[in-house]
Amino acid sequence: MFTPSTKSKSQRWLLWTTLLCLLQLDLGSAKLTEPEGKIEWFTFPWMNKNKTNKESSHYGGLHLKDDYAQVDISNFGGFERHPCRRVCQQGQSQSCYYQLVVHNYRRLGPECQRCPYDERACASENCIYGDGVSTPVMAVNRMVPGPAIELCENDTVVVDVLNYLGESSTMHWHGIHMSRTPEMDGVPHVTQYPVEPGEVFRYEFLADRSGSMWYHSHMGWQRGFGIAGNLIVRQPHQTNPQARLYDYDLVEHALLVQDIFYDYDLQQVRNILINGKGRNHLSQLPDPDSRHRYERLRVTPGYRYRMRVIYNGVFNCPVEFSIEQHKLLIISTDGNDIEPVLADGFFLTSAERFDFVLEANQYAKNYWIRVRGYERCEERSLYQGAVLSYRGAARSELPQGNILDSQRARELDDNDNPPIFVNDFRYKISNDSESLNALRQASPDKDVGTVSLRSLDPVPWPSYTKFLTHYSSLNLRQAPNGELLFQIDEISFMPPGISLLQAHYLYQDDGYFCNRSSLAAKKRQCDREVCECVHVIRLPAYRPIEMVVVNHMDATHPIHMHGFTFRVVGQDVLGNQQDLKNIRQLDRQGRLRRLPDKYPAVAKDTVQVPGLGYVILRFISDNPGFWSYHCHIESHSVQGMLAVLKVGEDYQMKRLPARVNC
Ligand SMILES: *[C@@H]1O[C@H](CO)[C@@H](O)[C@H](O)[C@H]1NC(C)=O
Ligand SMILES: *[C@@H]1O[C@H](CO)[C@@H](O)[C@H](O)[C@H]1NC(C)=O
Ligand SMILES: *[C@@H]1O[C@H](CO)[C@@H](O)[C@H](O)[C@H]1NC(C)=O
Ligand SMILES: *[C@@H]1O[C@H](CO)[C@@H](O)[C@H](O)[C@H]1NC(C)=O
Ligand SMILES: [Cu+2]
Repeated sequence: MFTPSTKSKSQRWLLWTTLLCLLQLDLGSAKLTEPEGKIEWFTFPWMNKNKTNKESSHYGGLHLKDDYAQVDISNFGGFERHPCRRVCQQGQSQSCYYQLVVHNYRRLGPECQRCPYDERACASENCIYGDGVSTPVMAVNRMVPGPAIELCENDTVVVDVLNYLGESSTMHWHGIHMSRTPEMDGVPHVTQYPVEPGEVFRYEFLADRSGSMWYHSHMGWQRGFGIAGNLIVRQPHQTNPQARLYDYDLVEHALLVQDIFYDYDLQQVRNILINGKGRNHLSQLPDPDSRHRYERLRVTPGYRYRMRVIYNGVFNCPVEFSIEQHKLLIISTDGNDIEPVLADGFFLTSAERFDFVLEANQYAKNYWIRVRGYERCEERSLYQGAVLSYRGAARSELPQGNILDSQRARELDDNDNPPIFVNDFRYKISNDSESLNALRQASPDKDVGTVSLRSLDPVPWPSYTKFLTHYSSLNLRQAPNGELLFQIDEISFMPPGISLLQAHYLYQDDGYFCNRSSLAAKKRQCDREVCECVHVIRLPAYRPIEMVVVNHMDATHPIHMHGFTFRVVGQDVLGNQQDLKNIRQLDRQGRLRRLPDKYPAVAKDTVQVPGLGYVILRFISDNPGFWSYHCHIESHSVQGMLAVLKVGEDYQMKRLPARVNC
């Protein structure tokens, strides 16, 4: 084992990496052994040196090639017949193998042939119609979004990700803790080296919990281009506390919502799609038959259905979800059961999830499922629909009326009985009531803030637990060249050249990492100059940790923490920059309110930090490793609103072979 000990650690480190390169030691790359399905190696486009790239574009380091047509991916598809799709039973866990090919593709591409003028061509398996705008996408097994994976709790998941893209990639399993396998978390240069074009990477992990998760690329804008899919982990009926609330839990009722851009224009949000479908309501595009453009959810009168909504959002575009003439019994968020709340709808910011039960108790016809965009999406009046189609209703007809009409009508009409929405990003607690307690008791007639949701599980620590509090801030800075930098603790994250987890015994943290205090010690003034470095926040392992995250901007930021599920014990708006600057002092004065110790605070992995406000998150740091902590709006995390939590000391971390990229 090599432990740097001299003063010139970084030189020593470099020496070693160079040496490893020269020796061509490729210790950590996962070589594929005995694939269960057939992989046609010769179909990798990079093996064919003679290929021509018809088109390639560069956007912020992004490199896309339009060469998918040369790739034979016809063997890869969905997992409808996968043996792991089953009724979950106690103690009957399985090993579940999947292949995910990520590749360039096109909406309304050549596969669609005579679509939209021939409806059969539109419906053909290889055609991705989307919203009818021809644009490059990145697909998984020829699908956008990628195929849903359905599992039972405690299953072992083995996924080979085959990178057919023209650029490197990784896959993140959003919501899975990876407690025994931190190297499977899929964050490039944090928990693994990127999977290069033509490489296969085998992810192998335990589905350590149940709920609505999802998988998505953690590389650049790839999930915005479409590399994402549902990952549904179910549990046995006997151990599922919500099981008695519904009759069916169908994968067809899991909706992956996504805000999309066209071509390579990453600045502009252009539409919102539901399971990759919908119309472009603003365009005058010809469409001979719009009846087939919306996702359709079929239900039978008299039954209750568990539905899941997962938001693969890449822009600052919170969405409001509701269903015409139906109430939603909300039972889970981010895969964590909550005390059911009967609501008219809910809001989602990027990466959040809500599960609800829909009772098919209305007149048997077609109803609009409505997704309405706010912020950047509201500027463009973006919204989308899907169809809730009762058995007995005309199977291919659309609901009467426009998608948002009925909602507006109801809002105007019903002054006595205002609708209830959960998790509203505009929600401000401060001036509503004296205390959070009062707030919770108060209001069937009010919006329900995230922090007032109640978990079905009590908090996993005794009352009066002393938490180690870490204060963190979200900031925006303009660089001298005019570029906007999104930051955490006034630091823009710079990706390291190595992978932190794999190589952690090759470097000395102090020379390699930075954080607010280490920069202050070097007399750097990050409130005035641009601080850009490998931002790592150290937290001790196996301790009760509290994070106070303060947002200096007007807009809400959805913050996601890898490796843990946290409890949200505070979330509020202060509304004043001055107050935010003195956050520790305010906290000492008791001005940051926390839920009572015994309150079953809601568990989440992604939370909205309100504009000019804060959240307070608690968790036990029982998962040593390098866990990324970032805003889930793509442009923000790409521009630096990301930090790494180094949880535990080196000796507490899993030892992994270092691979050195040369
Ligand atoms: C390379 O491309 C040219 C022109 O398309 C073709 O004639 C030739 O056969 C190709 N060679 C190989 C090895 O594929
Ligand atoms: C999964 O494993 C945990 C811990 O061993 C156990 O408590 C739980 O019952 C298991 N679940 C199933 C479905 O077997
Ligand atoms: C910040 O960095 C310094 C120097 O590397 C380190 O001693 C300190 O523990 C770090 N603090 C946090 C909170 O990560
Ligand atoms: C709360 O009310 C006070 C006084 O009425 C006002 O100054 C403050 O801006 C309000 N805060 C928020 C977040 O609306
Ligand atoms: Cu953000």
